Amino acid sequence: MRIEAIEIRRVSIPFLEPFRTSFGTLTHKEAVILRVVGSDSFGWGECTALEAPTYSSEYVDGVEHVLTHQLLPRTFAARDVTATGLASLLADVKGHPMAKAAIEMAVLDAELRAVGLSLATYLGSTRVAVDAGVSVGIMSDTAELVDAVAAFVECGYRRVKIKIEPGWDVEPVRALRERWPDLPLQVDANAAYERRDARHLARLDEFDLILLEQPLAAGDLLGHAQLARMLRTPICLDESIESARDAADAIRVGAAEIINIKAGRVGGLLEARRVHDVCAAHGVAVWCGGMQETGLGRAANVALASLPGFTLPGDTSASDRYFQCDITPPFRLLDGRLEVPTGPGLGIEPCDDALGGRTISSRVVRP
Ligand code: OSB
Ligand code: MG
Repeated sequence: MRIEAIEIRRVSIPFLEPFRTSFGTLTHKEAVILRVVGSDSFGWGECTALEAPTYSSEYVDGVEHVLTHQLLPRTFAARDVTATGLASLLADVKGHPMAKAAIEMAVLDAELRAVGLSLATYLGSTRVAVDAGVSVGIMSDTAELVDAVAAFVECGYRRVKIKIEPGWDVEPVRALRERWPDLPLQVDANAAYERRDARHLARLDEFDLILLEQPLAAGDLLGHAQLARMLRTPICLDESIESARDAADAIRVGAAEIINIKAGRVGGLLEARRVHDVCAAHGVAVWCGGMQETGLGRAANVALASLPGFTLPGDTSASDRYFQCDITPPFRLLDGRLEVPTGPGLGIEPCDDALGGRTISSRVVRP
């Protein structure tokens, strides 16, 4: 596909509730949205980078800069751009997986729209709906947490994940277990612990958690492998896994018993599928992570989560878990699941009014 123009748009959508994590409190979704216009098609991409470089090194201002000055010029310079060719086209730019993933998503959406194929079908989907989990932030006390979780259980979410950090781990988990002995429950630390906390983290073993996500620093594969040997609770990696090779290595050294897949974190949907394939080949369960995406990123996540290796519910919650009003028609929870879009490409598009109302800035870049 020859690319004629790319629109870079910055959107901001307030969250219904602030979301507290070990790396800060998020009050709104700030996203870079791309619209690629090709010779005979167009496509949408969403970048999953947060406003600040607190989850990973990327952040929206940096993403806009690297897109404008590095990635888009290289994309325009190519005569024929394909989603499968993008990674090598952009390989001279080190890092910036989320920025690259946003371009890939938009190009892939455009390619699939042009041929009338849904993203899910293209990726190898085996399901028409995916089990939805919900990720719950850190609260000021356990009573508040139990109330928040009760509301999500009531909605029908099929599993609950809570964010943990030192000082907010065993007690909140105990409170949830006392109230819901059989609730599928997992915890996410976003790298807030140190190796010396291993004994303390082992106290989570009594609660039959599905997994403990990313307790240690992203680069600490050895620490995770040691922890995995000390804990009964399976260790799941999020931040540590930036490629299919990372996944293979983590599995090989015993650092990951389960893997959270986020397309943005690994540089795109195509690498995400390779992570899925590596894990499937090793019998390692995967689930689809989330970055509180708008409906565009959510559509891509839900398509990815419909691949056969995604055997655990994802952080693929309904739109109303995040926003009063999304920029696309909302994803709704139906019996604890989200339906996989079936239309061409992402199968969803922004609503003009909602998108316009949430836009902070937009500009069109041409070759
Ligand atoms: O670690 O999974 C994470 C949100 C922002 C950054 C990192 C993470 C999260 C979540 C929310 O846990 C997942 C979601 O509901 O999209
Ligand atoms: Mg995580």
